[in-house]
Amino acid sequence: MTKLFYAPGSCALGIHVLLEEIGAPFELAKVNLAAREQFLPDYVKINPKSKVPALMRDDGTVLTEWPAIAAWLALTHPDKGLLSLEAEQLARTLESVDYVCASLHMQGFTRIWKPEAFAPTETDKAAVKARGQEIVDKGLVWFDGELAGKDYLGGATMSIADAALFYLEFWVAERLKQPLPVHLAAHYARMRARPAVAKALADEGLV
Ligand SMILES: N[C@@H](CCC(=O)N[C@@H](CS)C(=O)NCC(=O)O)C(=O)O
Repeated sequence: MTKLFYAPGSCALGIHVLLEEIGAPFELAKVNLAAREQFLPDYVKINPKSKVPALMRDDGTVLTEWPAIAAWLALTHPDKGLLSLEAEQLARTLESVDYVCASLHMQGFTRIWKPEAFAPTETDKAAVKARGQEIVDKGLVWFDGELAGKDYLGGATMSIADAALFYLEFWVAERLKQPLPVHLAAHYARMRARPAVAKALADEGLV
């Protein structure tokens, strides 16, 4: 059976949401990042990158990297409409996924949560964190504009881009305890109201 290696409230939450939306059977395997389980030999055998999410498929092969896992899930369940292959829609979806995963997560949140990874000395940490917050804030403004007048990033229906944006909104609202701009706040509430999202949050112990 498909198995998602995740840590509660991590970026893997977005993949968990997609699995719930798809509704096919899957198992959850928790990786305790605080206890550094991602570096234990048993997990390194599964994902040598020592990161979550990792998705073990039915044939035992493992897929890593949020955009790749999300695309594979969507494309193997085309009836769920989570990834349109129409050129403009596909390009816009990937534009949002990449901005969340590569820029706001990797460049923004990593600076906020792990400033030591970017700061040569202790005294640089505050400036690194501030730069991370700037990157996140700029992204939130962009996504807020994208969502004006729309329920989801692609329009009327949810795509993998909304699942990516959701984990980011979760971090801003629940981890940083910062207010979301108006359209993002509405999108976050709309996502949380989806049964699949509510189940993923509950199963990760986040409600
Ligand atoms: N590029 C990876 C990033 C995954 C990632 O950074 N995951 C974090 C959790 S949100 C993680 O596993 N951190 C553990 C660590 O860095 O030691 C992806 O897109 O899946």
